[in-house]
Amino acid sequence: MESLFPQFPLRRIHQLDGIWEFCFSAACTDPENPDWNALAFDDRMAVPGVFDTLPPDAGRRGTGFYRTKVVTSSDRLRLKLNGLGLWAAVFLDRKLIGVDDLPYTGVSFDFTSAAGEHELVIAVDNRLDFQRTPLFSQWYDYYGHGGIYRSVELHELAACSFDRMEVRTLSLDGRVGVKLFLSGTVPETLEFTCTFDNEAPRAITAAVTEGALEFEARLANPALWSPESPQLHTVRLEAGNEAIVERFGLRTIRAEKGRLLLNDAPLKLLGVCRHETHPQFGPALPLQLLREDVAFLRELHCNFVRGSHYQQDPRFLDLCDRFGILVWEEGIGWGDTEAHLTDPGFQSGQLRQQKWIVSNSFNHPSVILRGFLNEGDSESVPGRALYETLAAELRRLDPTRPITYASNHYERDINFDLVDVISLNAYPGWYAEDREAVRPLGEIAPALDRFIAWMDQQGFGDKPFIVSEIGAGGIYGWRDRFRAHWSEEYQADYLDEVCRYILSHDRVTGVALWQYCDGRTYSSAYALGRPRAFNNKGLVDEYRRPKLAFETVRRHFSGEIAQGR
Ligand code: ADA
Repeated sequence: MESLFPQFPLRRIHQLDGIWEFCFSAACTDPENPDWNALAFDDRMAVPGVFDTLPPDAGRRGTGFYRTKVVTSSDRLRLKLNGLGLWAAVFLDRKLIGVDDLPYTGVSFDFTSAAGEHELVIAVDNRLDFQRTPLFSQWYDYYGHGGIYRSVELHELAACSFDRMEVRTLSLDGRVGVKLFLSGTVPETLEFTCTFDNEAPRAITAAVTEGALEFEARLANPALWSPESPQLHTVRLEAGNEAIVERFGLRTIRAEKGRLLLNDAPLKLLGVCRHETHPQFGPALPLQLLREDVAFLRELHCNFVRGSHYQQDPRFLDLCDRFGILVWEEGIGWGDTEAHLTDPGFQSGQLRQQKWIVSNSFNHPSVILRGFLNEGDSESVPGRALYETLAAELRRLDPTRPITYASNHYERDINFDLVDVISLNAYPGWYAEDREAVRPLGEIAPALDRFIAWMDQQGFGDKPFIVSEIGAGGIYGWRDRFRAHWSEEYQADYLDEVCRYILSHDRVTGVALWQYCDGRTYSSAYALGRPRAFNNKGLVDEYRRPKLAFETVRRHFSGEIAQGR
């Protein structure tokens, strides 16, 4: 059976998904110190699930208190939250054990508590408060939902537990480097077995330094991972009553001479940006919908998806590994201003988030690029310090992948020197320069040409270039013989023009069209540029119903149009 990786086959794990007791409070001013007597818990809520898509709390902001019971048999515990929003305080037996201020990010909390029955409460707050949740602001162009977006697990830990592994491809002929991170009572040396795939276990003894051990090995039957042939390997480490199983792919990725090379061969990335969103589920997408999204990406002939603008569901990454879809993974950020970039709370949130993201996804072969700060103020001189710090930190945490960020600052951007891949979000012909032009599709090619010429003049010719967003709004079902803005026709014509450009220019390493599906956005006057209060640039609408543009893009990405079919 395939499920989330890593797995801990010998560990007692409480899967806490299901129906929890619930109560909502719009008035709670300090959710870290709730007035427990005022909480009735007479409602029920699904976990995972968000409270602000359901009547009667749809669209409301406040604190949702989720409560369940769990019976433990050991005292070293780890609570794994695979993603929630926007902010949460976690209580065991009414004692605060952790605060999660990193929306969408998988985090965990370690704590001790005597074996027995416990009350677990997660107080989730969805108010837009920069002090509490510096990583999500009112102006972000997607709805900040309140609730537990993804699975919750409680792990009972051994005295010395295997926490996670990093598996690196050292050579394409099957040599890998493995690093195991341990916690608890950690020995100086560890004897364990290591089993790759169905091979016989190998006995290994390794020294433990600063809570981790490392070794190298060669696979007996190496098979490369690629989008065309997404072959996966597993490795299992085991000692006494502890074991960890991780899945990985044998592949390399690097930026060189203006190209991205996967297993030494140049890539052309054809894909879309993807929000995890649905009108009924918000970001708490059921597995079937994740699978359906992958099915649509494959139907479109995408080999690439940009996980905009936060860490995607870990099960989605598992599916991308399995189906050979390359992923740009990025942390939360959206148009952050200089005031944010220089704010200590925002900076600390960004750094903490990066650490979790890298450790959660290190072994996914599908993840080939790491990004940060979508459309941050990359013209700001004081803001540059955070770009420097995040770039350096990403390289330190994960030297195996190229890094990038999506800029909308064109020739005014001052940070492109810091990254391996230059990425531009551009909407020529949509947010048009000439506001009087009727159907200004002619703006697309010159705008991209100008930027490419500038980039190469600046000496960035060796950096691959990705159009990380480009698109137009099309309202599902709105057909118009004028082929005007907001019609499905204009969107299809626009993306036809874009795809012709991307596919015929070698200097463009790839594209992530904006966007895969429509999604709910602002609940304020910001929505005046967003009919229905949705971002309508999806190739499918919010219920995944394909628009005209879907077929246009499918015909380009599949090569049908280039072959004259
Ligand atoms: C930006 C942003 C996207 C979306 C897009 C748009 O480029 O990164 O999240 O808001 O604009 O639709 O205008």
